[in-house]
Amino acid sequence: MKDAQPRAIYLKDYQAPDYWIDTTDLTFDLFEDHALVTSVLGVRRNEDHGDETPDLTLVGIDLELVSVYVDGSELTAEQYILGSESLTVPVASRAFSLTVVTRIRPQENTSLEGLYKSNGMFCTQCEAEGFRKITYYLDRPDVMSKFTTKVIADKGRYPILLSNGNDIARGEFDSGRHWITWEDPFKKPSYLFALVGGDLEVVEDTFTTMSGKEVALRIFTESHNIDKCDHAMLSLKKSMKWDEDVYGREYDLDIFMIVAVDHFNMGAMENKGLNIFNSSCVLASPDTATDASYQRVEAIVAHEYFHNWSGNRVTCRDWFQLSLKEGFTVFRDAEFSADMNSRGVKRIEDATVMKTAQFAEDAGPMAHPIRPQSFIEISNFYTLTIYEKGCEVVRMIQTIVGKDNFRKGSDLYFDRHDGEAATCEDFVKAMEDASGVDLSQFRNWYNQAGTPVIAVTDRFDQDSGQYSLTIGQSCPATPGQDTKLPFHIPVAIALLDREGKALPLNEAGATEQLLHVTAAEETWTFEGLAEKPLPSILRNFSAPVRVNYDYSREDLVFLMKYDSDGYNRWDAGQRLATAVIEDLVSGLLKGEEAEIDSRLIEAFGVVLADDKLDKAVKEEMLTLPSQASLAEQAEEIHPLEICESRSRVRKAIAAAHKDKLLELYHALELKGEYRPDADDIAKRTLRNTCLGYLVELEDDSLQQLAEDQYRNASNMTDLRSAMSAAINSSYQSQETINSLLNDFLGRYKDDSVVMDSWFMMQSGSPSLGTLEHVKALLEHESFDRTSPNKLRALIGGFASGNMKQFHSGTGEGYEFLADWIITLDKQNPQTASRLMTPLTRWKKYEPVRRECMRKALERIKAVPDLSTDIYEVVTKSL
Ligand code: 0A1
Ligand code: ZN
Repeated sequence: MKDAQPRAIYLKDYQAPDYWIDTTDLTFDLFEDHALVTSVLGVRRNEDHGDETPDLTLVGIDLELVSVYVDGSELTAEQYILGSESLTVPVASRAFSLTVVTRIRPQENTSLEGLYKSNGMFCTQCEAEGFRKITYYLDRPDVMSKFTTKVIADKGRYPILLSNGNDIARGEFDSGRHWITWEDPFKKPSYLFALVGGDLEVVEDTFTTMSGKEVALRIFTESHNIDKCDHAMLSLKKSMKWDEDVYGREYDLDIFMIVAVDHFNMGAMENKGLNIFNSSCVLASPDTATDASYQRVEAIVAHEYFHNWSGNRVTCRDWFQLSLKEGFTVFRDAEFSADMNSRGVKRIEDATVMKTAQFAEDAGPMAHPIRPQSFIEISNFYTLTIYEKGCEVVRMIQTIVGKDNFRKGSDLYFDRHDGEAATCEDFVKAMEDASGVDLSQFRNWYNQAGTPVIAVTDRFDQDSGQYSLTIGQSCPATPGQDTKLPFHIPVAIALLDREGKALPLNEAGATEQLLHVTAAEETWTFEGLAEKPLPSILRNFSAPVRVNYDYSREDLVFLMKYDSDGYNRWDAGQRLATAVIEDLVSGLLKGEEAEIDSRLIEAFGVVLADDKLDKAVKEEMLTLPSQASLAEQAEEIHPLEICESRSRVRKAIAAAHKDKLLELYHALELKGEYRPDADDIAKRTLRNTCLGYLVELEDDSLQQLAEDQYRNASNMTDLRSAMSAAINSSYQSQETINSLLNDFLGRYKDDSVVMDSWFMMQSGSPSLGTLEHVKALLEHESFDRTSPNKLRALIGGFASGNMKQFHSGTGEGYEFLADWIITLDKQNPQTASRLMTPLTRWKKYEPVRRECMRKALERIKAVPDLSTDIYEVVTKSL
């Protein structure tokens, strides 16, 4: 029995543990219907806690206890206390050895936490609290131990047996079983433990580190995927080199391994020396992966590799500090990706995620600071706030202290805390000590949730030539935080003259200035201007805030043309498009068909015709704000009106610029071998964006373009773009769509990762992806309801990616999602909880939908024995 009501735990209650575990020696005996786990722990009293030796309580979930020994003597059942999720043993000395033998059933573990099976392979996922499903332990990140792991299994079925560190011994038994012992010389918390056993193939390479040490690199997959590992391997080597060059961080073991598994709750996991990846984040080949997947693989391989320092060598003291490793590591991988690809586009992409999805999270019922003060279920806190906003907070520190100081701060942080479990405060302190910059007020970013708003007004005095900018800041209330202290917000600005040139702002002629906004309101004055300038505010998205400034539509068109800051140039276009689409939405709500502001259509024409504009940036500028972004910015969400209005604008752009779109489409065709480099990616993406516009038009020859591109495609990017264009077009014949879908199925039915996209394209299609169609796909032979990827593709793709169909009708979509959440909660609470996000935003919808969504949530809440995951989200949402 679990606790009747899950309870919250609080950061303020943190206490160091009573005992440390210096050594952890594990033996896994893996069988077809169970596994036996023998754990021998070298336990030592935490000397800071006094002389007594209180009982030792370990946590464990879903374990069958076999036996317990203290210093080699077996305890009788009367000598220990077995709780529903704990084991308490008496302690007689300050240091002792504790042996616990448990039986577990990996084959029946559908939660994908702890030890489980995926396609016949044993694998583990221990972050955050999965180790307790393997054995009784002090499963908390501040308990760091030296692990040795012996794995025993049938040699025929499981020739490959892996764990953290270096393999130090191996042998065979007569029974056909074999064993391998792994030793990890670095102390680590239990969440970084990993084990894999399976029949896997391997791709091998080496990397020579900056001090000349040769590291063996190995990527393991099932044999049919072995030809899709080259890109991940290349990405790994690039990451290792980059971390040496940019952060001075060298790899520390003799071997670095990556294993691809199909059933995985998240993207990937940074287990020491043995990263485990969701197959979708490691496999890539030209005919199975899109450009976007290639870039994702590169970024995630880098992210997990960078964790070796920011996460493993220096880990987190407790889970409230999660952003210490995640925010910093996302920042590191974002900079890596910017260096490997287009920096400008990476910034726009990251800002888009922040502004559409993270701002929405910050405005919703689950809003939390990047260092939460409490939680019920830590798995619910692997959020955009912890990761992406956490990254933006680290980026702001770099902006404020400067790049050189930031590197000094990072060195100091790693030096000071190597081998330790640290806190966010330790990180900020290191930055402060290395730079001499006071970050006291900046720390509010760690304590306060919500997206700050800066309100900017300006005045120009023609006589004195004085221009003043007044910036006020505020932050909306969030759950549990009604009022907020002012943040320290770095706001980068420039002032543009009438020709669009940025004016010099100081003696040295700098045209950009960083304003440190720290007060509730403050004014900056600039002297000697001949005319009123146009401010370019929050350049390069210098802080994760909303900007309110009363730009006229002409101002926005002007910034789209002239702003030298790529991010702001793009943002001006997004603002203009949002305003124009909002006009149409308001019109529809009044029963009118408002006219489309021609300034937007013309401005898009200018972008299209601008031959000097970087192609990747051009593509971003030609992309209208997504439905999700429009919803995020709406006062009250009217989903169908948003879909219709956005679609009308797309059609109008296509109609007005058909010739230019067609010309570009043909001009950008690439011949020759597929290369996923920045140049070619930009060409393909822009070309496919043109195609997306062209199929908006009722014109057979344009509809034919999509089909032709599909039939002639020589890589997955062009194939999938053509398929999406066809599926999403209102004028494509159903016959053609079916024929393409069948063709795709025929080619890829055996490739699980590619099939995810087949489901996702359909579930997200406004015309094809009706609830009925999605329900039919659930019965498809390629669908697998035990696979989080498939569930996300079909159910998540429908609920989060198909605004029109999910919100159509009278709440059937919500009921469908609720049914699935209730079912999945018994199987895999983490995946169930993630699928719930769209329902949690119910309060922002217009009244009818709001009520239907609320009812669906109430129904979930009434289910007995909810997991802590769902319980937390549903109670906070209501
Ligand atoms: N630390 C990983 C993310 C991760 C978190 C939890 C997991 O299982 C529930 C798996 C992975 C990362 O940041 O990549
Ligand atoms: Zn991470």
